Amino acid sequence: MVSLADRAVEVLRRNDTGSFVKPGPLVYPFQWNWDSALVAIGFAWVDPARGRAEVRSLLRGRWADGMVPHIVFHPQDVQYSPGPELWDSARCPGAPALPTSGITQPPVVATAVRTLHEADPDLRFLEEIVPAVDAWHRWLHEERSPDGTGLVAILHPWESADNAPRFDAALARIDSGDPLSFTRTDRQHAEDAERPTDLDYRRYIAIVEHLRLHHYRLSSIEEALFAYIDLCFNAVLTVAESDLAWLCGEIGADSERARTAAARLRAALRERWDEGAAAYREGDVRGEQTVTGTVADLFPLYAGVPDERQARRLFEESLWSPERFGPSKEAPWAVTTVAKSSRDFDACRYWRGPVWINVNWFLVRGLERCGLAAEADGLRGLTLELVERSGFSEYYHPSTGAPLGSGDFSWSAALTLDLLH
Ligand code: 2M8
Repeated sequence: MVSLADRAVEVLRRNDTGSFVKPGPLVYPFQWNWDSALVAIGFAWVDPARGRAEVRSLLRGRWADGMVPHIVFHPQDVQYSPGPELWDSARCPGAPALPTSGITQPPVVATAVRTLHEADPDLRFLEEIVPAVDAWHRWLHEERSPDGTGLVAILHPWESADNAPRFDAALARIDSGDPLSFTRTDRQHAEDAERPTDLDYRRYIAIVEHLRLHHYRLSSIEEALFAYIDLCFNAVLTVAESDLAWLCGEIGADSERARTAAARLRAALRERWDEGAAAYREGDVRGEQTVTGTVADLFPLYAGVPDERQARRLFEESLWSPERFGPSKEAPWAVTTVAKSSRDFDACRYWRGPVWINVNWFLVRGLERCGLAAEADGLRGLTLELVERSGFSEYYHPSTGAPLGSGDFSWSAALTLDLLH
């Protein structure tokens, strides 16, 4: 019997193109940003040199102003739409030689580089990579800070968990434009009921087209069709800034900027605590802050934001509550990406209810960070049981544990390696 770890490594090897690891063999054939960083975290425990190569490959797509894009379209003979032609990055000042998208994704790279360094120290690698990561974080603060709190805005749902219902109201205000002018390749490889609708896609494309007119650099966030303070993105950035400060310390570089940014982000996230809901509030930059009923409400946990009492309440009343995100008799697989009590909960559709391995991994790290070690062990155990039973899928049905979306999904395999470690 091949061990779970060996099966996880096989998935990463199968999806490895030589220069990057595809997130999923058919649905996602190019290099996505946070997928690559999470893949590098898995490689830390089995092949750190390959993990370092993954980070280097992603950074080949960075823009002159520091942005690391959400997709790098390495030259390949594959079908994927919308592909590089939608973004037309070659026409934008400061774009790299490789075609890329013009937006970014949650910045997990600093955390991946720290994990790689802890597993297999390599100071020369840090000296090479740290300036690029620092430039990306600086860009986020300079380009995406709408309110002076230190929190940053995303300008497209593709910059986070795109199909999550927390974005529905902001998206509904956007003119959906013309019918799609391309055939969606995702639909050829995944069930319609598990993917975003065409109406969602039309709005995603409308936002890209608006950003493209401005070469993806707006003169102010006010101009954006969509601008949202996403707690998942901001919690990831908070941890990344702390990890970057740590990396700077390893190479004797100045860590002051990253340390200060992490502290500001933590303070701003702390303000978002909602005592009634035992969770955190977020929202459109122009709208109200609310608890959204999606798993983003729990993400400040990943950044170690809640105090002891808040962390316990967040765990018992939200994360592990059978009515909300936790295991119940009817739906024993947790954590759901939308609360079961929410009217938006959909057990099959992507980011609207199913269980994701990366979400569980972030929450395990958060529980550990907040001193809830036994609870972290419980979630780790349940997650490993799910992959043992259903394989390394993109997401899973919370009642049956059935695999959904793309099979052989790289970050599910990579994070299994980290959870096992
Ligand atoms: C999903 O996003 C792409 C578009 O970027 C898609 O829907 O086709 C999201 O889950 C995103 O977070 C992820 O990075 C990407 C690749 O796994 O797929």
